[in-house]
Amino acid sequence: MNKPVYAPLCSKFPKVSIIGAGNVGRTVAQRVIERNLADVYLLDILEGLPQGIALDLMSARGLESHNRKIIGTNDYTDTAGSDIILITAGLPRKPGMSRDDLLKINSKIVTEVAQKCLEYSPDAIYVVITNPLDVMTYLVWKTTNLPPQKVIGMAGVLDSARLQTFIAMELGVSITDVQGMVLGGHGDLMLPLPRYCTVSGIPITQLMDEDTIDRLVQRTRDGGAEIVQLLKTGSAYYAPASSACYMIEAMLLNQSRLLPAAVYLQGEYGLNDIYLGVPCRLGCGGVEEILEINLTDEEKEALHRSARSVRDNINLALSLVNNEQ
Ligand code: TXD
Repeated sequence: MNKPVYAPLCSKFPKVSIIGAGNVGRTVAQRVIERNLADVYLLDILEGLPQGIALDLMSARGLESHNRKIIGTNDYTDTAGSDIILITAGLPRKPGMSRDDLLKINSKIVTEVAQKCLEYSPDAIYVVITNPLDVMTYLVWKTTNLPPQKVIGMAGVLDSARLQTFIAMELGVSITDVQGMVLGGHGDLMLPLPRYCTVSGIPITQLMDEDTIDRLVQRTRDGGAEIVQLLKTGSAYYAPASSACYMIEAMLLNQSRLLPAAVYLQGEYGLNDIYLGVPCRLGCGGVEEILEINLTDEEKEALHRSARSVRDNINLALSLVNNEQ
C-alpha cells in the first residue's frame, strides 16, 4: 500500500517585512503575528534591536496561541519574496531640527530603504508609514517605479479612527456603530468630512450641534500632536499600528475594504501626479479602485489646499534628494 503523502495544504504562508523596528514597526509586527496573518521579518538599521524584539515576541507565541514566526534582522536578503513591505523607518523630529531637515533625512532613508526592498521583493505591495506621509509615499512610488496601485500610504484609516473615537466618546455610543471619513494629506490641512459621518446610519449632523462637530474635527486634526504632547518623547503608535494592520489584513485576505488611504491620483478630484488621502478599495492587488465621492465646493477647495501643501513638500523632497545625488 502506498504511504499517504502529508503535503502542507498551502505551500507558503504570507510574508510581511517591516522596515524600522521602532514603536510603530514592532507594534504592527505584534498585531500581525497575533492575528495569525503572516510571518513577519522585522528589519532595522540598529544591530540587535530587531533581533531582541523578535525573540521577545517569539517567546510569547505559546501564551498568545499563534503559530506565526517573527525574525529580527539587519539584512535585506531576509526580506526576499515578501508579499507586503511596510516602511516605518525614519527619524523623529529632534529639538532644533527644522521640518526641512527632517524632510531631507527621511527622504534619504525612505529612498534607500525602498531601493533595497525592491531588489528582493519586486512583486510586493508597499505600504508607507513614515512622515511626512504623503510625500514619503510619493518618493517610494517614484523610486521603485512600481504600478501606483502597489504603493499605498497609511494615514486616512488612523485619522478616521480618531474622528470616530471622538464622536463615540462625545455621544456615549459604541465605537462599532460609528462611521467616519477623513481625506486629504496627513497634516494640519487634513479634511475630516462630518457630512459623511454616521452613527448606525444617522448623520452626525442630526446628533450634534455645529460647534461640537467643529470641536471634534479640530481635535482630530490635532490628534497626533495631542498624544505627542502627553507622551513627551515619541509619537502615537498603538492606533497607527492597528491602522496599518487593518490595511495589511484587507490585502492579505482580499477583503475589498473601502477605506481612506494615500493613493496616486491621476485626474481624480481634479488632481494629478500626487499622493493624497481619498477613499479607495483595498484587496489582494493593492488599490483596486479609487472612489470619487461628491464634495461640496468648500470641501473640494479644502482638499485642493491640502494637496497644494503636499505638492510643495514633494517638490522640495525631490530637489533635496536630487541635490544629494
Ligand atoms: O499616520 C501615520 N502615517 C503615522 C506616521 C503615525 C504614526 C507615526 N508616523 C511616523 O512613522 C513617524 O513620524 C515616523 O516617521 C514613523 C515611525 O514612527 P515610530 O514611532 O515607529 O518611530 P521610531 O520609534 O523612532 O522608529 C523608527 C525606527 C528606529 O528603530 C530606527 O532605528 C529605524 O526606524 N531606522 C531605520 N531602519 C532601517 N533603515 C534605516 N535607514 C533606518 N533609519 C532609521
